[in-house]
Amino acid sequence: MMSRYEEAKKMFAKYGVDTDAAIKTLEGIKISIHCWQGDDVIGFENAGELSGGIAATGNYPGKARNPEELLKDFDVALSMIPGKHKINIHASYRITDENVDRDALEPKHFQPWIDYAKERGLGIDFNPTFFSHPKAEDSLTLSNPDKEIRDFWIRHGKASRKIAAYIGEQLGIPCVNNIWIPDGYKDIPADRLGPRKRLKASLDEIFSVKYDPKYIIDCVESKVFGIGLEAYTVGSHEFYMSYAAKNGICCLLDNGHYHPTEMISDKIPSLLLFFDKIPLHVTRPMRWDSDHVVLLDDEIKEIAKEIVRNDALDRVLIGLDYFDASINRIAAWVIGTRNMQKALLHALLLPSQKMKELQDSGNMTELMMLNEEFKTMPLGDVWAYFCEKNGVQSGTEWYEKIEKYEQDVLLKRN
Ligand code: RNT
Ligand code: ZN
Repeated sequence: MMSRYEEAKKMFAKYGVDTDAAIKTLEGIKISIHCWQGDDVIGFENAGELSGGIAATGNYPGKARNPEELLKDFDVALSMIPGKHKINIHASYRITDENVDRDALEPKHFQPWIDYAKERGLGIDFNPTFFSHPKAEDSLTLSNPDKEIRDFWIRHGKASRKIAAYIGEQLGIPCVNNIWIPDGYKDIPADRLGPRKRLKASLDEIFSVKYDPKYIIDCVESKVFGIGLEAYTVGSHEFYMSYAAKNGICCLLDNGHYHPTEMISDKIPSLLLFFDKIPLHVTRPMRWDSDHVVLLDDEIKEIAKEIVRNDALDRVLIGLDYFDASINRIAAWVIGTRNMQKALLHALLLPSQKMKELQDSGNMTELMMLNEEFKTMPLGDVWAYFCEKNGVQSGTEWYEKIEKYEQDVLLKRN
């Protein structure tokens, strides 16, 4: 292993790239790993069905059915993911015996998550849950024309921010609180402005409570359309980007939420000029917001490049958001998270300064040549060394543990 790394190190050094420095930087990057891959976004409220224009398809055996199982599975995933990260949770994952509705949630209902994270040195990010609920059956929450329903969801939004701020304070790591709502219409609406006016007013109310930014990072997540809500989305990109810019909050970019040829790798450098922080939901859309597991594909690499070469590792907050129910869910966590890390390592191992100079001097031929050359540089050897150095298996060995866990634990759940 060492000799392969040493060899790779020399090859990168030839282009002025320091692999040791790249590894050190990668060790400091926290990925926010979403808890909802573990149970197909069901949560712990006995809600049963997922709603809100999103869908987890497949029925691979062994999904987590309760907090104990989910946390146990997450531990298995963590043992195969190098580094220290964050866990991203949803309000619907509250852990309590109380029959508490979403508008009455309190920090104490998330204490087990905080304890879990503290024990493991993890951070936590939070999301209010505006779907899979009787009051969201028509997918109208913060923009609902019915004031009573709107108020219910406003109370939920406020409760969530209070919880997030508490989590951030408890852990000493700021908690990203992300508002995503499904609101929209299946068919052509008669009024596009009204629902947006109501959403704006609801958000104003939710954000009227001030918290220390040391503890909470507020953001809003737009979307182009949801399943069954194809004609109109209240929280569109323009809506939220303007809202966020005007109100000093962040605009979260989910790369499954744009038109298929619209890439968030290109949006990151634009937003970096106007926003302090950019939270991400990294996913893999296939023809729609299908939330397939993140692979080491071109767009993930491009996203990582925009973060790394613009020195934005402390400003772009990388979170994952996919849910595939057709494969082993722990493997899904591990593969997707490791791919995000691999993409970052790939970006860290590029001679970015040299490449920028080539672009600025108009030498696009040499730039192309160099870019192509780097596609076959020994990234894998540096990755393997990074994994071993951080106490996790590289290659495919880790997968044997997943197979064993599937036999011993997951298959016994059904
Ligand atoms: C839905 C949004 C949202 C959810 C999660 C579960 O399209 O991407 O972020 O996926 O909150
Ligand atoms: Zn998302």
